[in-house]
Amino acid sequence: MQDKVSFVNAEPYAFELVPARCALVIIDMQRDFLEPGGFGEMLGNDVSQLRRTIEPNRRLLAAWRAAGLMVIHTREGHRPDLTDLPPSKKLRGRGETTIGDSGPMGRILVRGEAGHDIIPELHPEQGEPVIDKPGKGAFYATDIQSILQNRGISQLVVTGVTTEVCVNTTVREANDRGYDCLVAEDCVGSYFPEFQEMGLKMIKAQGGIFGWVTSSAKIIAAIGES
Ligand code: C5J
Repeated sequence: MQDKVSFVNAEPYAFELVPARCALVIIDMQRDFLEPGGFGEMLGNDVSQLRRTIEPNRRLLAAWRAAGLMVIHTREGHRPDLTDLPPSKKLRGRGETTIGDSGPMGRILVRGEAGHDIIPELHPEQGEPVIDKPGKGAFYATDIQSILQNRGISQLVVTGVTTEVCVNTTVREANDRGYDCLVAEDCVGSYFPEFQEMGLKMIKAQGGIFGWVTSSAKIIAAIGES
């Protein structure tokens, strides 16, 4: 029997969503990036720019789970001994407090620390893979590709933070590996409004050079139909 297809109104043109072949990938919705008092805010960023994505992500995740579709969560972070932290990443920005140092919610971007965890609103459920990634993209030095292949996934709905960094890097990595990526614009966020706008434009430009962009409401409507 053929898998069902739902057409999602998207830019630059309709996305042919095949729910049985599509995973929802939620990028780095971690406490240190999103919560007041976390590392992101400590660096002077306006976390409200990211927090506006929580509710749309919560609704999309609930619909995705209710439809019994595959969900994958990612977290950016490093081993406690920092052996997987490139010296260049440690030094970049010349900050006083950098990755691995003590921050407001434990050691910054270190696995197992409170700030590294996913926010409670979007916490993974039993059976949902969590990809711990040392880089910006979800495919670098992780097993996400085997997980997707083993489940017959060929499309990704991508959400999370930040739009121009880990979301864009993951979409580009996935695109090069042959995945069709649909980004939910209200479910991705940047600390910088201009990067939010350009980060989305770059994905859908030139006929969808990296993928498609739509809203979470349209994705929810499409999975409801199928
Ligand atoms: C992510 C970052 N998740 N901005 N990380 O985008 O450093």
